[in-house]
Amino acid sequence: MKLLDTLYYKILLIRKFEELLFSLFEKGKLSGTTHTYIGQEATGVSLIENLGPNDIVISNHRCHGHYLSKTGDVVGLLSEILGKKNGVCKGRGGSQHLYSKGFYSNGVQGNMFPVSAGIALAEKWKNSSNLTVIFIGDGTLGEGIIYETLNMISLYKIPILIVVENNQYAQSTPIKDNFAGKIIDRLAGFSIRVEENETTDAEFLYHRYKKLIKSIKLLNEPRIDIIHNERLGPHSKGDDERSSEILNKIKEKDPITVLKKKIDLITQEKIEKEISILLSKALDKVNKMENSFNLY
Ligand SMILES: Cc1ncc(C[n+]2csc(CCOP(=O)(O)OP(=O)(O)O)c2C)c(N)n1
Ligand SMILES: [Mg+2]
Repeated sequence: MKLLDTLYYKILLIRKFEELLFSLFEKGKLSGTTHTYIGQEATGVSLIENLGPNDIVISNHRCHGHYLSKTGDVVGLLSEILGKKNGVCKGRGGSQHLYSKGFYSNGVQGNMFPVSAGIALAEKWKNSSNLTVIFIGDGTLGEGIIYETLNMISLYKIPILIVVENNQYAQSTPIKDNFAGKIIDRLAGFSIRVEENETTDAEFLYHRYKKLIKSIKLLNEPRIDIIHNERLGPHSKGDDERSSEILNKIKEKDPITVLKKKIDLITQEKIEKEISILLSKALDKVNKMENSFNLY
């Protein structure tokens, strides 16, 4: 597949997967909660598309997009979220607590940050060329453990790529009400090279990450990358106080809209059909699986 087609396929797969989750909630077939990556998909997809199979991805509560980009494991994730015994974590991790080879996520904000530094340090001590990437949100910069860990990452020159996905909100609190100063200024205080971009253009991000990853692997040093974007969906399910005017503005930057302008219509339709078939087959398969817990 051509690069643009691959990026479109992967972004659309995440989007349709998460839209399916919302429809399952509406039908009462899914309980608990979920945090979708809707509107932010370009970052994870374009970065992870540059990684090798042994590179390590560490995520947070908003992890489905990162997981699908790393593993492509639709059935494993869907069955996990639906609490099935065949889920990637036997239906006990749910939407937020996932483990698969080279992938870790946890719903406790900031909790995986020191763990990721430890994982990256272990890779350094093993002289491996595997890169560790951690994704955190802007709101998580309110956790003190982030700064203790950044201090160690810098002092020990731990090769890790820290991606801060600033979607401008910590749950329902806008960044202007919870964050003093600028993210880049705060993070620059640790003598770790930091860059920032405001974009949802997966093609641009793909080429940027190619260079950045090459440079980290060559220099064996940490880097921080801040991506300013916005989520199109609610924080979890339905908890969105933003006006339709604001949401319409964000829709203009939807990574799918951005990519559609670069791909011919026939290819778009082919990919859309492929994904629709893949997801409906996955759901059929998962529906036949045994539940991990019998709650009722
Ligand atoms: C230690 C901890 N406190 C509170 C929560 C509840 N919580 C879940 S997500 C979230 C906001 C996270 O904001 P951010 O880091 O910006 O990530 P985003 O949800 O915007 O992707 C909060 C407060 C939590 N999961 N863990
Ligand atoms: Mg946020």
